Amino acid sequence: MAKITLVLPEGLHPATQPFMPLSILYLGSWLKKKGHKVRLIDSQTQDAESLLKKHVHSSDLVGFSVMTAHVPHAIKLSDMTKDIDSDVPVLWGGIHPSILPEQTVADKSVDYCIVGEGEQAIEKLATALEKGKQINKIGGLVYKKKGKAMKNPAAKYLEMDSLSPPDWSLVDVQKYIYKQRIRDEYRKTLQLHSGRGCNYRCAFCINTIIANRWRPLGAEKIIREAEMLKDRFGIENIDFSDENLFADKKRVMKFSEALGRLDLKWIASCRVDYLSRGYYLTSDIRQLVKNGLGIIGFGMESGSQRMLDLVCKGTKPEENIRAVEICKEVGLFPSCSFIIGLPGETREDLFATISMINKISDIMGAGNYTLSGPQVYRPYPGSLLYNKAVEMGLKVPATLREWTDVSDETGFLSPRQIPWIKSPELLLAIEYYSMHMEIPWISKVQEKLCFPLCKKKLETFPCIGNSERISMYRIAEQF
Ligand code: B12
Ligand code: SF4
Repeated sequence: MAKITLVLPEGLHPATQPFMPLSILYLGSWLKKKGHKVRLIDSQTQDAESLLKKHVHSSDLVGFSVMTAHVPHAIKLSDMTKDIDSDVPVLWGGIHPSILPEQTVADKSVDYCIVGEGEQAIEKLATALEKGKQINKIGGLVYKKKGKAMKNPAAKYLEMDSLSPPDWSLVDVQKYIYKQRIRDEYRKTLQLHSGRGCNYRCAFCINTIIANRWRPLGAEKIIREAEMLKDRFGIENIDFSDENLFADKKRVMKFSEALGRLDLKWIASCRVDYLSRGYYLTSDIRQLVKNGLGIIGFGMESGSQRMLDLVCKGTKPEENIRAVEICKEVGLFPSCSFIIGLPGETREDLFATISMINKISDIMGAGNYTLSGPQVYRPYPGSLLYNKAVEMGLKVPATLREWTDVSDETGFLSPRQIPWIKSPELLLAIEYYSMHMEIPWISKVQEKLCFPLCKKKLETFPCIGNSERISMYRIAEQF
């Protein structure tokens, strides 16, 4: 039995609402079930540095869960671990090391990293280290040998039904429950997964890079978990964080019926073409709304066909609009996300996105939809689009530590560092503004507080007016 400490570092901007640390929770639950002793440290809700200091000596392995936004803090915590006890192995997993495993493991404070799904690999590594066994057969493991990075072939992805449900005793669940507005009521909400991966292959997406195929959890297991969350923690709304929940209509219709019976609301993301091409009929969506679907997320990406083709989305701008019209018809609240600043994006493409947002606002009316983004495209190594970005002159960090130099106020790689972006200030203004629009209390006092702040920070601001539509026009008109 190994003693394993798993840490979620701080992101770039402190979360306004802590999110359930699903990565370390799922890993911890798997390890605990296999008989290991696990401690989770979440920087969103705990003082990670002092807790880590306290527990390094008693850990056989310290693992960090790292998105690119976490890299600066993850390096700080890894250095700290090594300073306290250089014999304690440091392991990185998550999106960033999965994209750049060799570069990550070349760092002095990282001994191992795991590419992709972590459950099987971390368990095998912990056992091998404890028993002094070989590690060269552990699928997805990257390690150092004589100063060189060695990469084992990837392991097979787990089928979801072989995964045990999260062990909620590993976290203080109350800290992660938040109130989500669904129409006129605020409901106690928690995040959960109904599956992993996605079979589409959009050119910017992490699922394409790591070939993360879609794997659903059976309807019965979802229902059982939802019921437990309601009974044990009083949860009234489930925020499904998976990326392709709607892929199998039969499964969705089945579990939603049970959620409806339990009076549970739920939120999930969907491809627009599932609605616009009639995989889900309007009557199906109406039924889902009746059975608790309160908010539907759409990765709309762009209002320009040229850009949708570039990212291999396989959809049309009019399908974005059709999906919103269906939402209007059935009384569903859409949350639409957009990417701007793609390689080769022209002013016309950008304005096509802005006018699409305006159209959505016209259809739904202020307060009946939200926007996620528009966010500026950040190229991740390994994707088709990344290769194009490098051809277009993108310079990316050559070492793990250099990633800490490419963070800015809205994420990593500022639009100012992206060579094809001709008006970085415009894109930053749009991104910065929409980021703050998402925070409910800020949107309430936007005219008093947010707009002057935007003005100070970016020397441009979406002045008067309290709907996104007017404000978007105003930002754009200034350039
Ligand atoms: C839900 C989600 C969020 C949620 C909540 C995240 C959470 N609960 O932790 C919220 C909304 C908060 C969020 C925020 C952001 N997100 Co986000 N998010 C996701 C999403 C859709 C699913 C993540 C998830 O919950 N997965 C389920 C768990 C079980 O899987 P996992 O995290 O991948 O973990 C597994 C493996 O990675 C591995 N693993 C993970 N950690 C570790 C650690 C060790 C030691 C080991 C061995 C293995 C291991 O094993 C795990 C279990 O198999 C992903 C897309 C995706 N496919 O990953 C994007 C994604 C991770 N997000 C992304 C981004 C960019 C962001 C933001 C920066 C967006 C922004 N501009 O604000 C912020 C950053 C937040 C911050 N802290 O700074 C990018 C990350 C790209 C990158 N290079 O880092 C992704 C990949 C989406 C994309 N663009 O393709 N996100
Ligand atoms: S549909 Fe969504 S999750 Fe699937 S590959 Fe495209 S962007 Fe990624």
